[in-house]
Amino acid sequence: MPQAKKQKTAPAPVVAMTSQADLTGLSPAPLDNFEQALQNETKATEEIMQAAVAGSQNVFFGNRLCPFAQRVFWMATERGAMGGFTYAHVDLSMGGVPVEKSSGGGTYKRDINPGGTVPCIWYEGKPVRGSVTCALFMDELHRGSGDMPALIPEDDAMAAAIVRNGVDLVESLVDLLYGLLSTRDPSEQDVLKAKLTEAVAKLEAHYVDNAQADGPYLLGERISLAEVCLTPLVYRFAATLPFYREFSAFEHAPRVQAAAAAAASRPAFQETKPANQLVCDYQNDFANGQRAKPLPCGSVHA
Ligand SMILES: N[C@@H](CCC(=O)N[C@@H](CS)C(=O)NCC(=O)O)C(=O)O
Repeated sequence: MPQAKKQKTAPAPVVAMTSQADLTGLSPAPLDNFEQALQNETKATEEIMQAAVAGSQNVFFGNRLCPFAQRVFWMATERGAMGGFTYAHVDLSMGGVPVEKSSGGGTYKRDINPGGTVPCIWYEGKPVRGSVTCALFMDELHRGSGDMPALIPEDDAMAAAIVRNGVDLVESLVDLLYGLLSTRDPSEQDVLKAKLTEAVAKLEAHYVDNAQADGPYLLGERISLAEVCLTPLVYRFAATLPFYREFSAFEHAPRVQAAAAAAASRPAFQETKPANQLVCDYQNDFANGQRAKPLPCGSVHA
């Protein structure tokens, strides 16, 4: 029996954007600072990578700057699961994680994750890849620990479908958010702003269509995988797009904002988020640095 009680007429909450990094007063620091600030993290050394593959250590390969890695780090923290994992920080500076750049001779892409991306989990000598799969893995591995419900309801097929559709709508934002942040071509920016507005409106409509009076999430008071996927993105891009591209992607999406704000207030989200200055510096690499797209032909820049 579907759990979702439809209350389409419920008023949209007006929420402060407490789910976003606050870049007010910040200006980007030199571009290598964002990784330097993470120097104290345990690195993905050759030794740790070998232990992961051999199955002698369970390892979570992550990076605090990455919204996808935060999904998993956050979920593992909610479940109290990080105690069973070595946290291994993968350096994303200088354009990613090329083989030759990984610590200790470089096996991250070859042996750990051929895609070269974080997050990635190695558990009992086997890999789990992709942030959604990794978050669900942490959820399923330690189901019942912590006060977070199962990320996808197990006893209600319609509620589960609502969550999965929500996740798809969140994932449809990813390329647009990064595309807008990294393009310096004003006409491409305009196109991406229009596409983002449309994609965020579809997500907002999904929240409105399924709105329940008892809470801010897609499933009312029950947080789900949709918010675990959404919130690390809102936390970063709701702050950085106005800062770098004068565009507020979530401005007209009060229900999406409310869901992200509620999720971001959870202690485990707070514990796993990067500091505001790091968000500012890391995203500057996309907006103006090595990860930015080339300046358009004929543009004049100081
Ligand atoms: N679809 C992947 C995306 C992961 C991803 O793109 N991670 C970025 C960091 S935010 C990464 O590792 N990029 C590699 C690089 O910077 O070269 C997932 O959900 O896990």
